[in-house]
Amino acid sequence: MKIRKVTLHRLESKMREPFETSFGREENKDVIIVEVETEAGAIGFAECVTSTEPLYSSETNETAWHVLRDFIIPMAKGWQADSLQDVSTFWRRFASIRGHQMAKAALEMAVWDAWSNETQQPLHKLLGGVKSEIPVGISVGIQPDINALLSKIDGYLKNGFQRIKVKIKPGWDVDVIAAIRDEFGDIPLMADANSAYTLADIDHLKRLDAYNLMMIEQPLGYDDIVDHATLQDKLVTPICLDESIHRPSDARKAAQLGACRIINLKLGRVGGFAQAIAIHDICVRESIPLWCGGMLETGIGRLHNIAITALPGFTLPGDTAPSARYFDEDIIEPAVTFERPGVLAVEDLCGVADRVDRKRLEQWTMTKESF
Ligand code: OSB
Ligand code: MG
Repeated sequence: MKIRKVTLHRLESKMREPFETSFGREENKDVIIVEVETEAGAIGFAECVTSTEPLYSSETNETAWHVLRDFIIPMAKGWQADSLQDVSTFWRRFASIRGHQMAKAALEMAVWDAWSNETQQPLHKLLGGVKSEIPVGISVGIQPDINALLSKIDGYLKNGFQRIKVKIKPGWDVDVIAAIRDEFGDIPLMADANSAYTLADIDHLKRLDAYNLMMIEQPLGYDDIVDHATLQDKLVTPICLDESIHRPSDARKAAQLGACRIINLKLGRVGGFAQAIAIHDICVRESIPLWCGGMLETGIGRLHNIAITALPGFTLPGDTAPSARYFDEDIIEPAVTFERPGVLAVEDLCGVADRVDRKRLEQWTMTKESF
């Protein structure tokens, strides 16, 4: 397989409701979609999970576009794949670039997707997937008040979601969790702090131990591993790392220090499929359960999240909700929907290109550049 053309599409996809975390609020989806066309005419797509502001990560849509256009895409020129092994080592081509995992992931995943399309082998099988269906949880943003949150959770439980994750921050934490337990009893529940606390909050965070949470996600610094180990030692609740894990060595170090007992894997945050598989293998070896996180993806990113979740180490429900979680109209057609409540099918898709709605892609595109 040889790459003939790479196109960057920047589009706006309307979200049905804003999403609020401890670090900010997302109103609409301003997103870069990478498209790879091969010499044989196969097409690969992937979604870049950067946002407009450097709040979850230091990358933004602008930095990703710049680094893809000026560095990553030029470095991919002349590359060719004769086997899956070549595809799984494609990332090495731009390994000399420090950071910019989300930009790297976007091209890397589009190349896997194109290989799947060109060789007509289902992507999840190429990745090492073994499952035909996956359990699904949901991430619930910070709400104007507790009643609004409880009524959202009630709706999600009725829809069948198998795990509820709520965003917390100082002033919206212990009382919120207590109210949820009061209302819904012992449902599978977890909290995500997006780095809103420090070690000075240990005593406060220990109060969460009373609520039998499945885990608390990323309570401390976004790039920290050491302090999380100190905290994990003092907490009964398992810590799950999200922001801190950018590469396989981060997972190894977190395991070594006991900084977490669970990892949330996001394809973009770790630089794509090959690194995700490497992290998966470390976690299986270290007995660290994995789940696939979300970045409010359109259907393109969503289908890739589902594909990676088919690997055996993903043993917990992920944030891989159906398209309707955020979009009335998705960029893919048909949209991702439950096979049955709380369960998604891992479809035998040979890349996502056949699912992309070309008309919507054109209509929603604000800028586009081909290389
Ligand atoms: O921390 O997991 C997170 C969304 C944007 C940025 C970071 C996070 C999230 C979510 C939502 O929790 C996951 C989703 O529904 O896609
Ligand atoms: Mg998180």
